Amino acid sequence: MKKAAYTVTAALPYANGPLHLGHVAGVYLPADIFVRFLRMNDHDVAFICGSDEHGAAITLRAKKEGVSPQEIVDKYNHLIKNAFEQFNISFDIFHRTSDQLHHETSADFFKKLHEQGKFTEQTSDQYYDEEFQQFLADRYITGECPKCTNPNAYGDQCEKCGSDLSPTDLKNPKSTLSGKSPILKSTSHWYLPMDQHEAWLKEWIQNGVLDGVQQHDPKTWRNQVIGQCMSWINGGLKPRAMTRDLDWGVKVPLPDSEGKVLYVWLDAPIGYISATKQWALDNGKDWRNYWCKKEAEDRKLVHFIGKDNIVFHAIIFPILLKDHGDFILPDNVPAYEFLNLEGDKFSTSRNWAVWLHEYLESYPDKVDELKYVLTAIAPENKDSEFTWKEYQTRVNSELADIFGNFVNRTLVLTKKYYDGEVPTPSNFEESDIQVLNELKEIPNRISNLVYAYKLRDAQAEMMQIARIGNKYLADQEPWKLIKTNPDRVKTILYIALQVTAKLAHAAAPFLPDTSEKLKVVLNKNWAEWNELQNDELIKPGDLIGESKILFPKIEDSLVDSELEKLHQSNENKSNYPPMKDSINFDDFSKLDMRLGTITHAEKVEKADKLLKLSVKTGIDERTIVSGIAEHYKPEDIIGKTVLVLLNLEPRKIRGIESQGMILMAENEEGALSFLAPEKAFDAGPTVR
Ligand code: B3M
Ligand code: ZN
Repeated sequence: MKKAAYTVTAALPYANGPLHLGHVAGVYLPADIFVRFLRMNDHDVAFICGSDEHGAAITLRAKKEGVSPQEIVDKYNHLIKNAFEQFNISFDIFHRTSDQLHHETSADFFKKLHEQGKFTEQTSDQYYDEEFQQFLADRYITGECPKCTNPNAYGDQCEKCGSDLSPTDLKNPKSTLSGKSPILKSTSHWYLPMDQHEAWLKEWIQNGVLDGVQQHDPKTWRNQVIGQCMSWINGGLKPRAMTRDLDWGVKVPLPDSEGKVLYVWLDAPIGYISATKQWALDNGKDWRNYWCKKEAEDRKLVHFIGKDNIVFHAIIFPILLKDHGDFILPDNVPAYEFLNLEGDKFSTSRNWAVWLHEYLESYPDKVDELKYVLTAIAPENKDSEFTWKEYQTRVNSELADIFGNFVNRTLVLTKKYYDGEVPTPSNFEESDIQVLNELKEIPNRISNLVYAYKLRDAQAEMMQIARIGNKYLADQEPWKLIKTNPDRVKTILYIALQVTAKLAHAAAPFLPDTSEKLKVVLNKNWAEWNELQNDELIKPGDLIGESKILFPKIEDSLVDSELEKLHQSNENKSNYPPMKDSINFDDFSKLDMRLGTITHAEKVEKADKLLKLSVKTGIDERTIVSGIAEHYKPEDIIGKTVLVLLNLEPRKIRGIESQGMILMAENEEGALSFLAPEKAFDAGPTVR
């Protein structure tokens, strides 16, 4: 029978910052292990990822760094993609949701659902920031969580208690743009009536049954996933807006929807589909084979995600897929709990993190070491913790002392006694047979664990092969027997080489680089998992190469310096935005900056923030509209010398043409100050 085809997705990281080890341990690494294993087992697999480039996560980051959203997504898409490549995560494609194909795919998806009447259009009052003239959805608004009183809950979710919220649930709502209380203003949006989907969702999630057909085995779903979904559903699902008033995202593909884009959590999961399309185009495949229903073919969709994404992948996206009609629903949604770091939560704002790209920069040769440790501590069923001390201990006493030591001893002795030629064994003793029997069972145990998404235990079983080998050599002491019983030593090393071979092969999903290195030394290129059933993976007479140290010990100094770095960057953390990307001198010299003198100032009608200024520049006198009315009274600033950007394109503000910009310094609290010269200069001097 043809084996099931798998579409495996890993949550699309927001292109608004680098990845830290928490992301890696709880999504990308387990997904990669799973996929490598599937490929070795003859499944047709598409392993899909990409960056999530829409939504408030991006626009807010852009605002913070003082650059455009496009610059933000370009920068982080690149950084994240490179880090994945270096870390040897084997995506078939790493796509991006800003791609044209994605915009088309998600717009078509929306249109089809709209045509089939799957959305309801509703007009309602939503929070609006008057100063920024923008509706405030999702992360644009914060306030007190009605469930746990966390004062910093977002408009879509409370990160403390995990509740799903809408902006109007928040107490004391504040705009994250102006910091002020928003007003309510009417707007219309398309909603997904999730309340109408409760019945089938319950049946499908709890029992795996859809329209009377068994779709998946709910026993393979993690308890937390089923638990979270059921508590949501039992709490009553509410209609959820699928569009937003924003200028960044996939435009709503309907007439009269100017200024509206698709909700990021509608377009992002469709990103899995558009990425698959791109990959299929690039590789002469049919993307439908990985997404669409087909009789008599076993197709499985699996989403690896963090626990904060459960509702989107196990409830909302399945509703959309089912509503659309052509698609399969996920077979499993393995969600991970959170990884903590040195006794505290990972935190980007406090810079309490180990960034993947920084680790790779510092330790480019320790990829598998990190993979091993992160899988060993993966937060599969509950939150877990990364510490540098444990990293050192696991590398030194497990990878180096057991795996590395065993392999090295076996290869060195084979070289020394037999010039690298696998010896011919004689009679097996009880202890030999025991080792061979155990070796036979382990690959099946690993298989069962991987298919059950228990990758932590699966890796431990792989390590068990090394433990068995290490103990076997220590018990047999071939180095002592070589003088008295050279025949027995041949058998011992023959067995030890079989163990080494199985270890090298079985390590492939978990420690792919190490597995490759060992296969080169052993002169083999096993690719199929079922070859592990072979009792004699390596034969008498086969030649093996030179052994190298696989896992150098981690020194205390590494642990010390990493801890110091962590604490330091945490303390030095500034509230000011990070440096912008560098520019060249030509870019700089395009700015025409001069000193000016304010000759006149008045309030702009119906605009709390704006003053209309007349400014003498030495070559003319011009009008500039400036957002400083909350900081300066008009009468107090007449005669002040200020720094002016002269050649900023004129722009109409409240009907007044503003010809330039007054440059100001802004401190942490948002207070503003003019930039006055240190000498008594008047209007005119140029600035360079
Ligand atoms: N970017 C959220 C996150 O990184 C989001 C995942 C999208 S998966 C379709 O937590
Ligand atoms: Zn809460």
